[in-house]
Amino acid sequence: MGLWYYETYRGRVKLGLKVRRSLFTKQSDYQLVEVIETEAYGKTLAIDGIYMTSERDEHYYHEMLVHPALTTVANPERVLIIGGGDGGTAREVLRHDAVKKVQLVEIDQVVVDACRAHLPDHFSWDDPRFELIIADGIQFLADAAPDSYDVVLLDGSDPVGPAQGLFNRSFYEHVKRALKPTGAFALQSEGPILMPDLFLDIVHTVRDLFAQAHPYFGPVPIYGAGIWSWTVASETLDARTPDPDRVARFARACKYYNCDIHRAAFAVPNDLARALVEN
Ligand code: SPD
Repeated sequence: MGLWYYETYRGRVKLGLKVRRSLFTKQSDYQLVEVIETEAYGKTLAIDGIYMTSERDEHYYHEMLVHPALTTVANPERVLIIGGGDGGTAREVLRHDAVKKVQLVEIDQVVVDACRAHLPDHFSWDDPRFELIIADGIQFLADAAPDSYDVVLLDGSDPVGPAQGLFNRSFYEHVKRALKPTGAFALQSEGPILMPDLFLDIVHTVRDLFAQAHPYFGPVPIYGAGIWSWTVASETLDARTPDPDRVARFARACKYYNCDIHRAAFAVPNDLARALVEN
């Protein structure tokens, strides 16, 4: 049978990946950080036993977290990423020529070190527009000056462990204060089929605060949840209707994202639409 690695969802579902070898294991001050080489997805980062990103499927997640927001904001010059210590989100942000400054606030230096060493294709870490800040993202945003970012991206884990505080109203209030009214906030909002309670809670809380907040959907095979979701919010912008010319020019560099994918991703299945109204 060989060696397998399993992520277990709430004691109910397991997703197993056949392991070629273990490349990195360290218990940091915050969490257990592991990089394993898997048969199906290549090198894979897991934190506290939860799959985060893999060489072979990371583009689904990172392109979809980043590009709907970045193609919606007119001039996304200043971007803040909370979490995302593997660098994949920063890589996608830096594809946008308008971006002048990206700050990535990651709580755990061990995550960055592990990914720099073992997932070098996720990010090259040396773009002059990029700044890595090892700090608590919650405190960083609480201290941020009002109206200082065009885009804020939350690239956290599931709401367990140190990521728990990234999924509540007070954190989103800090995001809203730090964001320009002409800006956009995008976050991963969990798998609506496997974790409907988390999905609904995230979307409702963000909707309570922002004039526009729209979930959108796509595949992230390594999360084993059927479909994954992200949510994009803004005081002034509706991300569901992209400018096709702008997206077409940009999306040539992407593996998954394009204008049709952008539009289609905002289609809400009937049961989720009902649940969003009822719950
Ligand atoms: N179920 C795991 C969700 C993790 C989302 N963030 C992953 C980080 C990739 N940059």
